[in-house]
Formats: sequence, structure tokens, C-alpha cells
Amino acid sequence: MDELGPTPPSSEIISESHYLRRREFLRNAALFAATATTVAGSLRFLTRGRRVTDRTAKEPATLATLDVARHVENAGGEEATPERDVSTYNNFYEFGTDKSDPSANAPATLRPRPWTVTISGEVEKPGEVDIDQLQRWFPLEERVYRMRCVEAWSMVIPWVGFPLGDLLRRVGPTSRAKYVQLTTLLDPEQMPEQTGRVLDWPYVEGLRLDEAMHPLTLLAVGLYGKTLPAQNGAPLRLVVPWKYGFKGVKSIVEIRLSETQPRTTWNLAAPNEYGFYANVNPAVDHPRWSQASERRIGDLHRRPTLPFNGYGEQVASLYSGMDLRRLF
Ligand SMILES: Nc1nc2c(c(=O)[nH]1)N[C@H]1C(S)=C(S)[C@@H](COP(=O)(O)O)O[C@H]1N2
Ligand SMILES: [Mo]
Repeated sequence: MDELGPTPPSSEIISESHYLRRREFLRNAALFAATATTVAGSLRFLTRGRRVTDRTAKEPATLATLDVARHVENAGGEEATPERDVSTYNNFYEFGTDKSDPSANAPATLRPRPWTVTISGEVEKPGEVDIDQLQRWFPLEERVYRMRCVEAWSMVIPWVGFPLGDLLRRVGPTSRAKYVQLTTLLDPEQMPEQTGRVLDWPYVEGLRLDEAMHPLTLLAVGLYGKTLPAQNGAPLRLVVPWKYGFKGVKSIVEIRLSETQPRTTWNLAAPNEYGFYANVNPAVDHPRWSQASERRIGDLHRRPTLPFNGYGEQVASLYSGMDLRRLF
């Protein structure tokens, strides 16, 4: 939080992890041990003047420049949040619950190549595909989107990726397919906090099939014109710009189509706080804070939050006839 300049008033520093406080307290001993290890690691770094890694950890990959076929601006002309903030202020609990944990930890242990994505369930063509092959199936687009975290901060991010709908059309949903579930890697060696119980692992998210097919829904493989940094969910993550950020599941290994609504991590953890739909809605407060306004990272002042995060014209029709107050 400190790296971002002015510290917001403490009323704004609200975390999805608040509900976990008691569990975190119970885990304190374990956390303390983990911190001690990290500190020991940095000390070795300082004394030897170079990064010390264990045999399984890989040097952080240099992020390759991606060939982008077209550029779509979809953030109302607003300037993008600086790359440094996008890649150092993160939520990725598999690497720790502080905003600075993912960038400090993920590049050392997450190995985004080689990487296989499994496509399963109610599809005509199930199977496994290598991430590099998957990336070649579709022309990559740069999409500049607003991202609104449920914690009431937001950013503007230039993603690189392709529509999830293009992939779904390619594999062919069966007539029974009504939902899509996307699952993060489960591997405590690469994602050390999966040894703890801060959430039920692996992290899973889901969409209704029509939401998944919507042209705004993106599978991102990069940001700022380069391969995704580990901490942002390399090598493949979901971006649904009209929903709260927690829907944007990272480091995806499986995409499963189903007839019934899939379980989703935050909804399981705190069903009265995080819904399956989780559409950005300033009129429906989180039980513990207001969602009426937000702080754009880098701004001093809060701004009003827009219904559907400003994408209502494109997506509101998906929910016609449904009670929006219930779609939190
Ligand atoms: N696997 C996984 N995916 C995740 C999370 C997580 O903890 N684990 N955090 C979510 C939350 S709460 C947000 S706001 C976004 C943050 O994405 P960013 O760090 O790239 O900005 O990732 C989402 N995807
Ligand atoms: Mo979030």
C-alpha cells in the first residue's frame, strides 16, 4: 500500500480477508514461521548480493512482448493506471494476503510455462491444450478496461487477450451447457499459501454461459503489451469488467462447462457478502462497507461507482427481469 503514494484513510483499507481475521489469528504461528523464512531469504540476498533460490524455484521470466492485432479502448478514454501499480498492488491469496505479497512471491515460484489448460464437461470437443497453442488460436487484442475490486478501489488496465466466447465457440458447448467454471492451479509448491486454509483451494470462479459468451469477457494472457506477470495471474486469467474483481480468476488450468451453477470461492467463503453474479452495483452495499464510491489507485479522491462498472449499455440486457439488488 505504501508504494502507491498517499495512504487512503483507514476506512478505505477494507479487505476481503477481514472475515478471516479469526482464522488468521489461529494461523499466526504458521504465518510467523513463513515470514521468518522470507526474512531469512532476503538476508541471504543482501549478504550474497544475488538472488538465492531453491532448486525448484525458477528465475523470474522476462516478460515477452506480445503481437497485438487490434486495440480496443473501453475505459471512457481514461488514462491507464501505471504499470508499476498494476503489477505491485494485487490480490492473489495463493501468495499471501497483503497487496505486495503476490509481486514479492509469485515470480519466484509460479512456473507459467509449460502450462496445460483442460477443457471439460458439456463441450463437443473436450481436451487439453498447451498455453502457447491456445494463444495462437486467436488474434490477440489489447483491451483497456476499468477494474473495480469489491474492496472499493479500482484501476484502468490495458489487458492483452482474446474473448472467452471465441474459445467456447471453438470447443462447442453442448445443448446442456448453461454455466462455465474456471479453476486456478492447485499446487502448493508453486502457490505456497495453498498449504494454509485462508480459502478453499483451488480458487474457482464461474459465469452463466451467456455472460461467458459476451464479447467484453476476456481471457487475458498479457498486460501492458507483454506476457502477464506471475502476480497478475500468468499465464491465463479471466477478466469480466462489469463484475467485481474477484470474479477474475487467475492462473487458470481448467475451463469446465456444466448444466448447473458451479461453486465459486468467495461465495462459498462468505455467501452473505459475495454473490455468484457480483455485478458492480453502487446501490447494493457490502454488509460492512458502502459500494457507492471507489478510489481509483493513484487518485486522492473517491469517485462515484457506476452501475455495471460503466458497462451497463453493453451488459444490462443480460439481467433483464432479474432483481438487480439480489445480484450482488
Ligand atoms: N486464483 C486467484 N484469483 C484471483 C484472486 C485470488 O486471490 N486468487 N483474487 C481476485 C481479486 S479479489 C481481484 S481484485 C483480482 C485482482 O487482480 P490483479 O491483482 O491482477 O489486479 O484477482 C482476482 N483473482
Ligand atoms: Mo478484489
